[in-house]
Amino acid sequence: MPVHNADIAAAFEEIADLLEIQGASPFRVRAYRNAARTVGASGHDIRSRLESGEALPKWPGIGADLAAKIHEFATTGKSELLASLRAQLPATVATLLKVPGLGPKRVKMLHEALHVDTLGQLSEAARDGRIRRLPGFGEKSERSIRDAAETAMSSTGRFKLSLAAQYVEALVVYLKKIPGAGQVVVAGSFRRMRETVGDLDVLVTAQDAGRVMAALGDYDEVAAVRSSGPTRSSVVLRNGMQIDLRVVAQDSYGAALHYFTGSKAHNIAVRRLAQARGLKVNEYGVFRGAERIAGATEASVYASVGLPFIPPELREDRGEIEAARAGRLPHLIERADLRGDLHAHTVASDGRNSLAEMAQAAWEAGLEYLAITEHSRRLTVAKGLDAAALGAHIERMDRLNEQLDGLTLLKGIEVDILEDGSLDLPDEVLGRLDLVVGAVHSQFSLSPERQTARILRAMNHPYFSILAHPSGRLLGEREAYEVDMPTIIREARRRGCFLELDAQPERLDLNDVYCQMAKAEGVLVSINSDAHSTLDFANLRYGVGQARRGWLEKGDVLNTRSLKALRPLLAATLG
Ligand code: DGT
Ligand code: CA
Ligand code: CA
Repeated sequence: MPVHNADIAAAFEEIADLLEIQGASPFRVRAYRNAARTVGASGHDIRSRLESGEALPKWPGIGADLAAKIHEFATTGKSELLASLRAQLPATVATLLKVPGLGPKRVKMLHEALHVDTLGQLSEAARDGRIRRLPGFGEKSERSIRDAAETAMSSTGRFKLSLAAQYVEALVVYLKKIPGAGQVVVAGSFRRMRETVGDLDVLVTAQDAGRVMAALGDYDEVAAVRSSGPTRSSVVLRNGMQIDLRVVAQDSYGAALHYFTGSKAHNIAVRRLAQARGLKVNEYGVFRGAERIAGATEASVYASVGLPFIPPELREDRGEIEAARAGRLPHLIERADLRGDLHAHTVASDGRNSLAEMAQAAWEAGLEYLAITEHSRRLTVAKGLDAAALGAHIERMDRLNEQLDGLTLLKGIEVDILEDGSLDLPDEVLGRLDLVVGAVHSQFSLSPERQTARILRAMNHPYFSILAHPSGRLLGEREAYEVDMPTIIREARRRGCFLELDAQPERLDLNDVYCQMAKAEGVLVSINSDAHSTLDFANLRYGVGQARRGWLEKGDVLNTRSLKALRPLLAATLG
């Protein structure tokens, strides 16, 4: 049974989780997590590579033992280690680790003392007051565990866009090979680049719909067929993701693509325009009475209601129809507009690659400058730098810059914003940097007033340049901290600093709404990879997707500037 990179990554994540619950060495756990990330982010399809007789790529941190396990899983779809770990613990136990506040030790205790193996059992145990009686837990932690368990339960069922993308790639390749299949495109929220997707809406053009649907049923990832009609079917993949397939004739392609791209609210708004012109729009075309007047392309659908083409990322009925009518649609930013990246880590803190490797990878990603922003001392889990270590790092970067051609390293820091809003490193060393990126990494549960005051105080610091991942959320794991974002955006403008849109697929904050707000206030947004390895520059495309959903144009984004134009902008905040 063919195996995709995402399957290997998921298996290795599970191994790491189960090892962690069993109390295995942190090094061993980390090795499996790193392998999962590396495989998941790899551009090469490992199975087909091995099948064609090539060796695995040489990845940092993956030794012979891990490589053998990757090989085993890629070629057999199984892992002996995973099977034996699974036999020792219920599979759902691993999901408890995703609950904030629950580490492996606590999960083990909940499992053994209270027989809690699922999120549902966890929230029940908390509601019954059974958790507070365990050693090391109290009433307060019981309440926050209950909240977290319930948040986690309500967010399951949606998949991160980046995870969906891994499955989409393989599926599209498969469907395109079906004889008679023409266009194959994934519509729905996936095409609109929403940060999470509920299911995948796949559109295929073909004369023979039955053949396409039968082929989907035969796809090796499919676990079950939920429903099946003459031109549509619904299947569930082994990972739980649902695929809705529609097969349409070529001359309905544009109408179907428009319909299934949505959003529903956007479709309704377009249909209303059509009605006003005496037209009817559905997934087969645009009709005046019985006559079809448009529908082969999406552009023809829009033209029939007097609109220009509207990019999918804007189709949320949040003003795009009015803007299109007035000829004022934004010219959305594209990945190629990014000239630099202002947030990245190396092995000096918690990254996985050296300065030189990160510089090379950034250059290969088409960038002209890269800011290295390690963590600061407070964040000990991420090996944060103190003033002396940062000083040494600055010198290393100066030396490397002398040798680099085509890429400039900017010297920065991702400095912790402490609870009182002061910065975690002294001014002397901050003053030697090209930019200061500040972030909240602790005390997420301050009241909104105190959290906002804390951030505003940090932004007041004369060296402060960019507020990193301004909401602190981790999709499916941690809610945003409560903060008055409109005020922060307004004050950023006044203080001459910038807000980050963090392109990591589980962050992607600023979200689309706050991007629009930043744009309206005239605050430039920095789309940063927050890379912790050379592979992470690939995530920039998700940051750009979110920015497009937030209506951002090239001019609204800080790191579309040339280095020459950027320097005075950074200097202004330092002034
Ligand atoms: P998701 O899957 O929850 O992330 O979000 P979508 O937007 O992909 O929603 P989904 O999969 O339920 O439906 C795909 C598209 O099909 C949706 O964006 C618009 C269209 N659609 C679905 N149901 C309706 C409907 O009742 N009316 C109209 N006008 N369009 C619909
Ligand atoms: Ca969908
Ligand atoms: Ca759907």
